[in-house]
Amino acid sequence: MEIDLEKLLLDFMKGSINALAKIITLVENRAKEANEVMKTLYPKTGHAYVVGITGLPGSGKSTLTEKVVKELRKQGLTVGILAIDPTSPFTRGAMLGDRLRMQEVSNDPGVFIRSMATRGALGGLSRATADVIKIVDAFGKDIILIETVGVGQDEVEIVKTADTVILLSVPGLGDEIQVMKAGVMEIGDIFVVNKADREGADRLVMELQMMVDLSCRGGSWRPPILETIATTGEGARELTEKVLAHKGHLQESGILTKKRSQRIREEVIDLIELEIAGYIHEIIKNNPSFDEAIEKIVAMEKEPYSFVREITAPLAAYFKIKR
Ligand SMILES: Nc1nc2c(ncn2[C@@H]2O[C@H](COP(=O)(O)OP(=O)(O)OP(=O)(O)O)[C@@H](O)[C@H]2O)c(=O)[nH]1
Ligand SMILES: [Mg+2]
Repeated sequence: MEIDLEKLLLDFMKGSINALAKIITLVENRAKEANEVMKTLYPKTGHAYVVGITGLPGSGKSTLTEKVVKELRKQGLTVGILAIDPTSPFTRGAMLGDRLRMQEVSNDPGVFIRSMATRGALGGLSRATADVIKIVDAFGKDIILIETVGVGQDEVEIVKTADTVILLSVPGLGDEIQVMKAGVMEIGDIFVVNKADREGADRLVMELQMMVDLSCRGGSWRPPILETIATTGEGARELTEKVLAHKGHLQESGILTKKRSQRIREEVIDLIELEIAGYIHEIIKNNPSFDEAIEKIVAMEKEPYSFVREITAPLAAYFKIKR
């Protein structure tokens, strides 16, 4: 089906949720219009503040997100929620589940909820997420909350790009802190002990406190540790205040500007890689000499390393790269 891109973008600019959802799908699927869409929307980005919330499956991320969103809405801020679902291969299924858990905010026109399935994301999940963040930003949302499970490398990469990272843990799992990979603990700007109605919350807070003390980050922001009960909403206001305090801190210290230029730099490098990767696929597609070479490599008549150097030699020569 032919898409009326001009109309779609116009509807998007007018604030149509339907157009927003359609545009996200286009970009997620790397449709041929994706590049044009991103190009058009880019000048409208840069306003939203991105908050990542991560923790083990079932730690209460969605429940807490909803409560934080309600607090943000009280302050008149509009919100986009991106739930990265690691288990469901069906985005739609994931979306239904998250909508159920976020019922109270899902009918609020100031809140946009979208789930993304991790499996099968074309061009990689972090690429897709970065694009979706930009689209929701261009749509005009003030705060974008990304919910990810803090286990897979992909999820960690995604949450790292957030301006503020909230790390959720829960008492009663034994070695809670150890369960999360060391690399994950280091990226937390705010630590939350959720399910504080359960036994062991205070001890977990103490353990986290010790960990933060030991990690001697040397930065000007000392990660606070908060207790919450997401089901009742207890502690959600304090958490929201801390998020906004961290935002203020990053803005005043100039760190936000630095972080963002670093992120843009990494993204541009990513985009160049993606572009070049695309050319390579074009070049090898339907290329009989390439197929021949593969056959020889399979038959052990040739090794792949010299072949790769050979086939990329014109590129290296063009860019005057010595090797
Ligand atoms: N007792 C108690 N239960 C909670 C609390 N917060 C969340 N829960 C419950 O924990 C379960 C999981 O909550 P979710 O919000 O779906 O957790 P999640 O981290 O989003 O889960 P996934 O997205 O599946 O990784 C639900 O049954 C919640 O009702 C809390 O503070 N105390
Ligand atoms: Mg969830």
